[in-house]
Amino acid sequence: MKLYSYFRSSAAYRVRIALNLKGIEVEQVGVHLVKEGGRQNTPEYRAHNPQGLVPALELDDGTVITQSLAIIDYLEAIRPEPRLVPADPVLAAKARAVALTIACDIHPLNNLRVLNYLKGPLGHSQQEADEWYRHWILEGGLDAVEALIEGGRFCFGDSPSVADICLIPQVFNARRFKIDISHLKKIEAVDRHCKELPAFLDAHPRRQPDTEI
Ligand SMILES: N[C@@H](CCC(=O)N[C@@H](CS)C(=O)NCC(=O)O)C(=O)O
Repeated sequence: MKLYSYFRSSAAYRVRIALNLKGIEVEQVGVHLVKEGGRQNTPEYRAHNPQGLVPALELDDGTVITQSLAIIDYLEAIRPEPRLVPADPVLAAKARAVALTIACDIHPLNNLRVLNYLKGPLGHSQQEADEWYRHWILEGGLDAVEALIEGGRFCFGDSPSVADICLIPQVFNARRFKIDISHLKKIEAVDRHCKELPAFLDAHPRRQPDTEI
């Protein structure tokens, strides 16, 4: 299988963590999101993912699966252990709710193409775009996640779930944009614990073949 990825993409980072937790090896294909106007926008890449977004997972028969959470569902179906969604139905719903809060409500507002649109056609300054980013990452975003998670070693229970898989890359983004999250004590504790696990460490942007940091 091939994973179309970009070292800094937090959506691709989610899939890399899930692959590592499941012990599934893939070939990574770097799609540079900035060079030459963004290679995600080339016809060659859009033939794989018409949305022009990473990640995309190409199976050995050429089938392409887009959307990080759909890819993670697929991985869960083909390799059920270790579970990425808790067995308990309530915990499963809670873990999915946190994953969706991040993937559907925080991340899309702060995606590269949104920031480029704010700064380009809409004429906002870098400072205004930074304030937009900070606002949406915290307000109803990580502030809400802090209240939603149980906390402890992981978001829910004793093993990492899809909630942690979405949370850690979002924390990476927050720190990258120098957003103070020190008041989010449960999130900081989960982040520390996840960082003890090779599956999370090896998925970090710094450790990717196309890294620039
Ligand atoms: N909902 C999608 C989001 C994918 C996405 O937005 N990826 C970003 C990188 S994190 C991207 O490719 N951005 C390119 C752009 O904005 O032009 C998923 O979860 O896979």
